[in-house]
Amino acid sequence: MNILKNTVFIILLLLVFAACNNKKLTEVVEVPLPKAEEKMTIGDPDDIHAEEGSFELQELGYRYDELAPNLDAMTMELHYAKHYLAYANALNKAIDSTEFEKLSIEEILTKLDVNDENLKNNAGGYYNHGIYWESISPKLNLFPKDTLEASLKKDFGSFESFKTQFMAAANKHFGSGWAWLVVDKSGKLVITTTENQDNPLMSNAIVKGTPILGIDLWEHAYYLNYQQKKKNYITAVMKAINWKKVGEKYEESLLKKY
Ligand code: MN3
Repeated sequence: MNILKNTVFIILLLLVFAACNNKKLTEVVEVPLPKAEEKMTIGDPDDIHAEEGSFELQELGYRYDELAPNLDAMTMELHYAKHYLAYANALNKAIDSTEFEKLSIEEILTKLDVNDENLKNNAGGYYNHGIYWESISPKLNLFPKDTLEASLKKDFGSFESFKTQFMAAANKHFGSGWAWLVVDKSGKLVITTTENQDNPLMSNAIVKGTPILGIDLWEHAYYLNYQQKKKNYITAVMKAINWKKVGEKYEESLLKKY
């Protein structure tokens, strides 16, 4: 048996040797392989557009790979180009030829019937992600300044104390949803979380107000990179908060009421 095995092995070796010396076969084998960077191509957020309707996608303002290592490129691309796009398209479809067609997204959210699950989920999904894209940034604006800094200190004791409380609320939230920093009717800053795609503008919100910071707690926001380690995602995303933008939204919120 061993002799037979060895003979088969030697014949195979000879065949391989012969094949390698055959020019034609060598040509077939030499198929140009894509370079590493071609295999890893990521898209351009500016190429993604909603189908015809009232709402276009909010511009991301940075590339998918710019938030790494806090948020990886593939997660960002899937999140913006698939999940967010789907909400925008479904919202446009849901309000087509209805009383909501000409309203702003904030007006839709405050006026909609929360029992209308399709409109609630898609209007919420569209608006919430818009807040999220603005809440994070590759530019490091690590600390709140001016009015927001003073108000965080007033309402939470300190910026560090706010962060601890915000992260605890986000970690504690069970299942899909959002963590928010909200300006309530009296101008006070409040931390809250909402289920699914609900938000603090909706009539069913326990804490009502204007969101100035929103963090996506759905698994699709972190699962590729962090798997079940939601706490690690929350810690990482807090390092990417665009406090300059949150500060601007705070000042705007003091001027307008939805
Ligand atoms: Mn999401």
